[in-house]
Amino acid sequence: MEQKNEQPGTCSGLVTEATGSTYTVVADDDSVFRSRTYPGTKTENEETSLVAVGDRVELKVTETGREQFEAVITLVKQRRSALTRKRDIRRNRSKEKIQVIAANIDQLVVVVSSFDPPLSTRLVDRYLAFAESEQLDVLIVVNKMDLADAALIAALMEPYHQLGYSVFYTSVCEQASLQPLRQALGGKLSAFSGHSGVGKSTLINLLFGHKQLKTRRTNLKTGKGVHTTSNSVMLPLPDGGYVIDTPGIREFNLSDITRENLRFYFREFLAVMPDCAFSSCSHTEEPGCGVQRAVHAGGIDPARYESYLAIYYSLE
Ligand SMILES: Nc1nc2c(ncn2[C@@H]2O[C@H](COP(=O)(O)OP(=O)(O)OP(=O)(O)O)[C@@H](O)[C@H]2O)c(=O)[nH]1
Ligand SMILES: [Mg+2]
Ligand SMILES: [Zn+2]
Repeated sequence: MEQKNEQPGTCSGLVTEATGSTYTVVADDDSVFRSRTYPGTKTENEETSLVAVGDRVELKVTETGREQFEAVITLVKQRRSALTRKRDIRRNRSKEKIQVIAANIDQLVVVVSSFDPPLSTRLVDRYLAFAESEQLDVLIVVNKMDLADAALIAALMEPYHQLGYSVFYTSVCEQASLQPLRQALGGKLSAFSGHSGVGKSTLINLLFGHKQLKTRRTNLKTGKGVHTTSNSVMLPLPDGGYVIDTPGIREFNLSDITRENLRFYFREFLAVMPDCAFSSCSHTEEPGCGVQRAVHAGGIDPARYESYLAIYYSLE
């Protein structure tokens, strides 16, 4: 189906994979183009990555034949949201320190594992603060439930249920555990993110394996040294929507969060903040702090408050 209002040889589409400087773009009529940027590529974004998986772009289709590329990207449209990471300077010669790993997502899927690597609620709290700041829907997935004591994990995750976050408990050894997550992904553009080795790629393969056209095969044998994801890849879901598999991160980059605005992204703080003696209270050391009082009275989970402090002091 040709779009009528476009120039001949031009079309718009979605970037589904970025490998080096080659981008796979799925056009609105479902045709797939191997694309590249050129010095005239324009962008409506300020972030450093010119093109990222999830971007909407305009293409100029080049002559088919012996060309290595089938299209050039003429315009990168404004992003609704961006998941970023700090580049590993030692491994990457690029001058860009911040890289966009997924653009335009509706939903962030935070994946942790119950064991190997151990469950980090501190990391979960960083992701949640980010999701609140960007007003993204967020799902928390605790994977590898076959390796841990379910009661211990449930106790650790109880505060998140109390706060109204959606928590999913999965094991790739038990197909039935995947169904609620599969349902929550339908029709949306979701990005899976988390530490390396928690099972993001394995989960995505199993969730939608039968319909997946392009993905990195993940080694299903347990143990170290398995193939890990190095580039984000977007996959269409059978009944609409997409998932983006992203590379494992060391520490999640909080982009626009500052010491001043962090307090608004811990949702349990909002109800008690009016009790603080100072309206600009940072909830760290001030006397008469409503948040600290709530922590002592048991109304706010102490581990969440500790995460708040750790994140607060990690910011500039
Ligand atoms: N026991 C158990 N092992 C799992 C489960 N899910 C994944 N694994 C194993 O964990 C290892 C890492 O899985 P991956 O899917 O590669 O992890 P990843 O999160 O994609 O890692 P990166 O691509 O490095 O970010 C693999 O050996 C998987 O087989 C699970 O539910 N239970
Ligand atoms: Mg992976
Ligand atoms: Zn306070």
